[in-house]
Amino acid sequence: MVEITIDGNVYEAEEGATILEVAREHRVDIPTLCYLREINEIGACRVCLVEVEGIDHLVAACNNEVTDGMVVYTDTPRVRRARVANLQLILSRHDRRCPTCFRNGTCQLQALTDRMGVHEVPYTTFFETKPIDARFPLVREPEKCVNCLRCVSTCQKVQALGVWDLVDSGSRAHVDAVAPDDCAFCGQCIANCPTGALHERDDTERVFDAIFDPDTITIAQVAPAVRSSWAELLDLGGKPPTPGRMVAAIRRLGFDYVFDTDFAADVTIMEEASELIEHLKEGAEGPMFTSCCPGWVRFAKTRYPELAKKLSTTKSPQQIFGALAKTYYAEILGVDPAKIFVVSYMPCVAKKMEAAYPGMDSTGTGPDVDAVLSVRELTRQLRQRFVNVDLLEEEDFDRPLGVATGAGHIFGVTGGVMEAALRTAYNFVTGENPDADAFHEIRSEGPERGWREKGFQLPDRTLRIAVASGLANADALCRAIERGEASYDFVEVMACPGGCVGGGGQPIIEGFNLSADRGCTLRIIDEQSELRFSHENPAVKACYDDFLGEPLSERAEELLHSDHGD
Ligand code: HC1
Ligand code: SF4
Repeated sequence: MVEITIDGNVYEAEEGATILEVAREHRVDIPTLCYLREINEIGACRVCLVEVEGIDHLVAACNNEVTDGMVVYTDTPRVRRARVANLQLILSRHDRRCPTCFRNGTCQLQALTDRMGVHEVPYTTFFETKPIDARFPLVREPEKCVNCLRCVSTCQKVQALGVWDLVDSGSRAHVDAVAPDDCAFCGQCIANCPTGALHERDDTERVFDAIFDPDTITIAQVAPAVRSSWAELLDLGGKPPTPGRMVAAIRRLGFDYVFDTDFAADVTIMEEASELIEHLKEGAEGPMFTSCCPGWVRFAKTRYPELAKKLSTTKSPQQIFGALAKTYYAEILGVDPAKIFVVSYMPCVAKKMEAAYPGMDSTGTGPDVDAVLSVRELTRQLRQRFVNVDLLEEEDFDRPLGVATGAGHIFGVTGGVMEAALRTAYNFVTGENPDADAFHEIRSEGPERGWREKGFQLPDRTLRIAVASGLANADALCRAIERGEASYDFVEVMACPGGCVGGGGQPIIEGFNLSADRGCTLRIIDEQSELRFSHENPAVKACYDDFLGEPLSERAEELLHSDHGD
């Protein structure tokens, strides 16, 4: 331990801690912009400058460690002048059209400018405006970039990708995509961008057009993780942000039907558990990998093409929902599928790419999923339509595609797909249900290798499973499998840290990582669910009885399986 004095107060601190960490621990606020704990501690923006006795120049608090006897001042006229000047320099190269920016209200640069009382920029303002290229799910507006390198570090360290880097030098230095083909579209760079320089393609208007078209039947599906985060940036006036209020809110947008992706997650489990049992029976070499995360699927295909051959062929719940909405449900309604417009609300950016995969058109009338909106886009839609969310009472999903089990709900949290699949696989093998929490050990941390691994006893064998989230962890896991250092029967990978609850399309609240809290919400919803096994979902059973036949039937293969975009 060392002793440090900050603004006249003496604190004990761990050796190796930074000035910023110690200050924040004791509620001494030091502003930051480029700082991302343990990911980007590079002192690039210079707004966290502090004065240290005995050192002539000001030092960045984020990447300077405390030493014994250090005396720090965080709020002197010199510190304030320097911070303001540095912020003004950043603003001079920034497109400051805040009112029309996607991050208006959640931008860290905007908040900091306000907080630091900066109302003018005395330097010559210079930025180049480029037209927005909206062909891709991920959009970059370079004139909003502040060269903080948070996207660069996140992409490299958390996702092991390296799509972004700093190019050119001196005053021309700027962030650019140096390996765009490697992009998994996970959106983690967006989630960690402090400004509007990175955002998802906005598809809200296209959805409103469909909603207001009297000849179009609009169907919303809502992903598991959305119910854990949908109201984070909304004021519900103290009411709990329950799934029921979420349904009511989405219904107010004007959809004809509000259904649940979790119904389709239960269908995914019927297929994937059956596939796993086949895989084990055949004694196939290597594990079967889950395939519901398009970020992971793209990563596997580009980085580990041999392992990608072992991806489950079961489509993701989003795509299964789309396929069933335009076939099974169109049949129930007795309408032409071309009249149906399916909108997904997802915590994800990569899902926009997945919906556009070739082959995701079960009826020949257009994509099974017509538009995919992030939780941020949902928030914007509710605001744009002036929905008074504080007045909403709870409402139920429509039926039958709104009936889901706890197993479907936990898809959104790391380990959830695995747990849901094992609950049903156990039943398919033994004819009996296990305790719904029999596989809870998947939730606990495993060996310090970046992924969790466990063995579960089935009647005739031990099933070796592994679970990873975050692509750097997935990368380590894949390398270990390829080198023969690890061996499993079934592996779940989600591209985003913590699973979809930490998805790149979730609300951005600077300084908070809410994925653990959101994960707990989904676990609680599962525990409180009447039904916790996908194979007991009455709506799923009816869908098989009336339409699909058995899992892996010819019709199921045709509608519910795919090579994921090849
Ligand atoms: Fe996900 Fe999935 S859990 S991939 O994270 O399998 O997006 O929430 O919808 O499709 O169900 C995302 C979440 C989501 C699919 C399901
Ligand atoms: Fe999308 Fe979920 Fe995969 Fe993240 S983990 S890329 S949110 S599907």
